[in-house]
Amino acid sequence: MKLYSYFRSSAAYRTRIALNLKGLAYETVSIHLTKDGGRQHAPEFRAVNPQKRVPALALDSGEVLLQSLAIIEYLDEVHPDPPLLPKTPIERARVRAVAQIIACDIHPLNNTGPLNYLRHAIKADQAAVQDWYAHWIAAGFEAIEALIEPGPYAFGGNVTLADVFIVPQVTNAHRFKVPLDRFPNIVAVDAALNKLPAFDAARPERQPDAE
Ligand SMILES: N[C@@H](CCC(=O)N[C@@H](CS)C(=O)NCC(=O)O)C(=O)O
Repeated sequence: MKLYSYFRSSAAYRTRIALNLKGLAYETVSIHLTKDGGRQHAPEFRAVNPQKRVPALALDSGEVLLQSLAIIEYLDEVHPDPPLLPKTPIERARVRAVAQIIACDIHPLNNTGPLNYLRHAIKADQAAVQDWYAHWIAAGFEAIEALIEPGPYAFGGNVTLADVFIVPQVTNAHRFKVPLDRFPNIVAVDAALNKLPAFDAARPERQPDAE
């Protein structure tokens, strides 16, 4: 399999964690998101992913999968061991809710596109962009802090989809120096997960394209 990735992309980071948890080997194809105006816009990559974003996962069959949540759920269905979703429908809905707070409510507002729009179209200065970034992380993390039940991972002793999404989002928060003192559960879960080899190997600084 080939993972179209960028070391700093948190959506690619989620996918790397899931591939590692499943013990699946893959080749990294780095798509630099800022060089040359963003190499995701090159026609060769647009042919892979018409949305021009990472991650994209090219399967051995030649099929290309897009969107981290869809890719990770596909991997979980095809390689069910270890499972990333719990057994009961209620537990599964709780786990998916946390993953979706990150994937659907925090990350899209803090992604490169909206931040560049704030900077260039709305002429927001760096302080305003930073406030925006921290605001949406805090809003989502407030909910997640109340929803998770560390033990030591977000929902007990088994790693779930929620954990796969939490760690990259915490990394983004650190990168933008967003204070996390109000979120001790999230900080504890992140620390426990980063001790696992699958999470450690997926860190941005461990990637072949890290700068
Ligand atoms: N919802 C998508 C988000 C993918 C995404 O926006 N990736 C970012 C990097 S984290 C990207 O490729 N941005 C390039 C751009 O916006 O031009 C997912 O979960 O896969």
